[in-house]
Amino acid sequence: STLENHPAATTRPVREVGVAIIGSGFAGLGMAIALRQRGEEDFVVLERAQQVGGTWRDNTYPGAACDVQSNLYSFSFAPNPDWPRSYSEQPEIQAYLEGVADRFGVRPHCVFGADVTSAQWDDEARRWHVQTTAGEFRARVLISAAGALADPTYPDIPGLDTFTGTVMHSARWDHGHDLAGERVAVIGTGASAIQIVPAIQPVVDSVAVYQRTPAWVVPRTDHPVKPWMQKLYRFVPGLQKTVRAALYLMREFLVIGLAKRRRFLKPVGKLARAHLHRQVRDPLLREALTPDYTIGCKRILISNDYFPAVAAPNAELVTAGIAAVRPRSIVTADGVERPTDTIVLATGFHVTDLPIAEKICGRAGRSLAQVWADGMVSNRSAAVAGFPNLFLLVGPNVGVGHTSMVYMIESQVAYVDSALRAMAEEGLEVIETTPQAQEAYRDLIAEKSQGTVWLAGGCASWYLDKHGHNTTLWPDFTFRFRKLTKTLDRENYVGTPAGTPAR
Ligand code: N01
Repeated sequence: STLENHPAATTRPVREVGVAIIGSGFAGLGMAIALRQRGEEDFVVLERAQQVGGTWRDNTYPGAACDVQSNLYSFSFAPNPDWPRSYSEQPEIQAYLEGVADRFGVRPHCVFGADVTSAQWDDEARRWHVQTTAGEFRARVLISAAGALADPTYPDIPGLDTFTGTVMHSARWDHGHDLAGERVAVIGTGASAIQIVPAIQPVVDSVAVYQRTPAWVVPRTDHPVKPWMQKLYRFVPGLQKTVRAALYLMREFLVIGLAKRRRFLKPVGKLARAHLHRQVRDPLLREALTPDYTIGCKRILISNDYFPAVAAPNAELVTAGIAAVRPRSIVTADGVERPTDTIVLATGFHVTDLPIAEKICGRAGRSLAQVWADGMVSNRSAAVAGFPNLFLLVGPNVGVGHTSMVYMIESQVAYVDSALRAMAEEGLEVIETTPQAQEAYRDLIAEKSQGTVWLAGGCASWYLDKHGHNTTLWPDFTFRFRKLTKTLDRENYVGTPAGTPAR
């Protein structure tokens, strides 16, 4: 009996499910809720962690907050009158997601600790074999909602592995480690870094910010939401909807309109320059913080406390490239060595080379990563030829820098749900998009991207893949994406009814 109790001796049964969703961030939860709302209960949400929330669960670094107003950065069907600030901080967003998971009954469908190690399409059985660290699943439909900001990138700096102090990535913050009185290095100056630096600068002995590319930063118009306003939102639900619509329209027409017509970006650049001028008195530091590419080429950052923190007496902006890390210091290309106790890697995520793509194998055993070797392609950002019954949420070309990702996610959920309903209505066992539809979508994206600041702004960003193609952003107004993905474009899919032999 001791042998029977040995974990290796117990083979867990394979679980048969209609739909397997990978991930429980905004996308996975949104999909699960849509299924439940039309009475579909035959699904699981495979979550590698022990809690729902995705990137908002993982990014707990000091200062973590959203740079889209909460009235917009939330599900349209679950407004929250209690947001304490106009731009919420990570703990409130995480609490919101946990609340939504409970309220809409998603939690019983979640399998926690289920890290997907491989997902293989079986053409005979017409099922996905999904291997996870919590057992095997056989699913009719696989929906990857693994996200694009899920897997941190660790920079390839010589000697980093020899460092004897503490190293932590912004998305894997070690709260057990106290930075008080330490000499801290922050590598990177993206959205994460500019929130971390002002949060830690007052408590550390010194902070060195290693900047490879300066960021354009504009003022943040954040404020606490007054209790009377929360009350009003609660009793007049239409009011919050109106505020949401106003925020949506403002971001849509101002921001995306600008990115598509570069000449209109000048006033935004002026605003950012004036912000820097006001906050940094030292002309040399100001110069070092001034970007040399068009504003909007990389994500525009919003902050009122980043520049003052970098200009503080215990902070230093390091613009020389990092040459090597030694056991207790960092050496830059100019030969300067800075003693360091902790290195914070605010170096971003695998966005154009999604690790989940290596694990999902379609027809003939080819992985998504292999099919995407020359860049991510899809039909309507959701389906890939050669990958039957697979749908992607937050996959290629759905990213947005100017507005709420939740709007894009809700558009995608509606599209995938429409595909699932079409399968049920027509009695289809398999549905697969065509290579032609994929090519047409790629051309559409290329055409819409032409001349935009992301391609022509003179910067290198994770919006573009290694060939310089935009494979991550939706390059147009988001209401156009919603229109395009309102219902399944059935003509772009080949369906196989149940009971028919394999193609
Ligand atoms: O990551 P990033 P992030 N040596 O990839 C630098 C969302 N988000 O975590 O620009 C030296 O943007 C790199 O330099 P460079 C949001 O969508 C939202 O900050 O490549 N430096 C860059 O400065 C965002 O866009 C919020 O030259 C290296 C930085 O590291 C996305 O997450 C908050 C390096 C990486 O910036 C990712 O943001 C936080 C190296 N080897 C995040 N490698 C809000 O809503 C990389 N860098 C507020």
